[in-house]
Amino acid sequence: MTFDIISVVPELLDSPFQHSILMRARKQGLIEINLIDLRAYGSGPHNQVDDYQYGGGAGMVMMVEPLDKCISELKSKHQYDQVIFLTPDGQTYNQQTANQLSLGEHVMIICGHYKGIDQRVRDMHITMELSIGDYVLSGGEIAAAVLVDSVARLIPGVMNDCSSALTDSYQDNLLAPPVYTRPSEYKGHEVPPILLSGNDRLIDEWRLDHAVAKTKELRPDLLADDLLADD
Ligand code: 6GU
Repeated sequence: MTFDIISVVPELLDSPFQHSILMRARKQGLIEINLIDLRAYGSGPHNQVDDYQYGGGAGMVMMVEPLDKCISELKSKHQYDQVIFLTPDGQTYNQQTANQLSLGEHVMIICGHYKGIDQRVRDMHITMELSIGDYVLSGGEIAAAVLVDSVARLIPGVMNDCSSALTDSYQDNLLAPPVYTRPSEYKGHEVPPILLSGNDRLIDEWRLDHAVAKTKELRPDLLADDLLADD
């Protein structure tokens, strides 16, 4: 799967994709990440990409022309499953959207900056607008790293243990249960004996019970009505 990321500060994304699982996935050719510097499409001697907003008000707006040129050039070369704009006023990103995106071949990601982008870019090119949560970041780059990481790890072969991604928090609308590794006792804190019992059925039951209890406590909004009904 290929991710083409348009940014005015592509340097911000150098490091997140150069380590660990994502780096290995790139080396193995399972994912490709291309960073595109929007400034190369800017106008005038200073490669301008932002300007004051019509109607007045604080904050600069990313101009329509550099973005349209850049996006159009990419679209003329490739077929995109989605052209995604990362913005705090987008739909809230979640695991379901990550799952959906992971089935695609090629996505374009546009990182917002300043006060946002000229609405005409959204009208002409954007197929999906996503926010990673109800808070404001100074730019979309960190959100792009979140998006790429969460999608890439769902692609077959990217994770060592392919069953692992399916047992993550959110995959079944439940938070993950507690996990432990050696030693079995530390400073008087013991690992729950069931996990040491070797009884897979009891272990699965224990994990489900704890996942449900944790979700009820921290994220009751995630729980399906039928689970709440047996309170
Ligand atoms: Cl995608 N961009 C920015 N700038 N802020 C955000 C966001 C995105 N998601 C949450 N806050």
